Amino acid sequence: MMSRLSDPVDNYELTAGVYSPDSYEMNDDMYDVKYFGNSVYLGSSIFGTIDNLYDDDVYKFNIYKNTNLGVRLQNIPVGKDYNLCIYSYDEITGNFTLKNSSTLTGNADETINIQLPQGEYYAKVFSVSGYTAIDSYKLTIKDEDLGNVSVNFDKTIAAQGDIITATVKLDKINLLSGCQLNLRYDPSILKPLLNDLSPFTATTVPSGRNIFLNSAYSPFTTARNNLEKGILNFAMGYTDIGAYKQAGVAETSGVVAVIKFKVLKYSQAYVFLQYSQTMDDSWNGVYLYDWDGNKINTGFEVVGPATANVSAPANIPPIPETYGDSTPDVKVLPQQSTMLRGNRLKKMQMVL
Ligand SMILES: [Ca+2]
Ligand SMILES: [Ca+2]
Repeated sequence: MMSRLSDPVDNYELTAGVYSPDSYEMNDDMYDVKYFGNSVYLGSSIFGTIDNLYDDDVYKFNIYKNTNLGVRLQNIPVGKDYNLCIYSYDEITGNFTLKNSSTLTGNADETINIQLPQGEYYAKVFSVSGYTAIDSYKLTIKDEDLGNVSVNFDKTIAAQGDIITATVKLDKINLLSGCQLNLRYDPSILKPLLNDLSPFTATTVPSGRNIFLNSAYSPFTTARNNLEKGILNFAMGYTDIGAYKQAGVAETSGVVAVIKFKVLKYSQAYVFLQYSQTMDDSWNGVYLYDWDGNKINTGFEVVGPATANVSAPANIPPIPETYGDSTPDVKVLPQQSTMLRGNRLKKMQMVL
């Protein structure tokens, strides 16, 4: 029997406009976060709020080798002044040690770049002036030297009927020859459109790429979308990887898709790369291939989600729980490395 308080629909109606604390709370105390908190991942973008005078937000993260770490605090609300610190923990003394801080005045972005050895670290966001439970800050923690696959929007606020443009980029991927990406969105909130504003079909390949265009190596594109579920799954790259490799100049960075999304209703809006069952050994729904046709399993991270209208009511769920949860030590299934050599559409049949 359902109690009065456990009706999820009622609770959602009730809280949607009330702006409760961010989903990472309670995270005020560094020792609590150390012993009881979840870790965030390198490559994560975190959207949190400083929602009261005493709110500190502490995030624990691990780095596994000597890393050129970049931590950025952006979207600090107008009229507020938030700062950023990085700490390590000393097992011998039992104390946290300040490694670096960024303390610009006002709502200027705070940035920390620091070379750090393997270990467990803590990023702390706190306010020196003002707070708001309505407007979120964005905290990004990443390895500056790592290649990445990212999706970003051209704006952070969009009304119903507006167009938000999402750009999907590959950056610093060694010996790249192709990719397959599984892009997710909520189809009740966003609708993908081509440049001429015509709708996507199940086989529409996003336009706008500026790599994999050299006709000497027989570029291919293919897509298998599920518009009812909010999935754009597409692949592109070179078919003649032998000639591409022989020429000896790999493309390593570039835009692979520019997608216009019509905002169907004013709500939190996300577009992100995510695991799919047909890409079950992928790193967050990303396959990258090198010029030998082998899957690239290390040396890159998946950055996202692209986010707009963070102050608007959330649809349920705002971000799937699995985002960023997969393991980077993925297993290579031999049959999938043949994707670039032919029969691609069969490999891309999605199990939904
Ligand atoms: Ca908070
Ligand atoms: Ca907090």
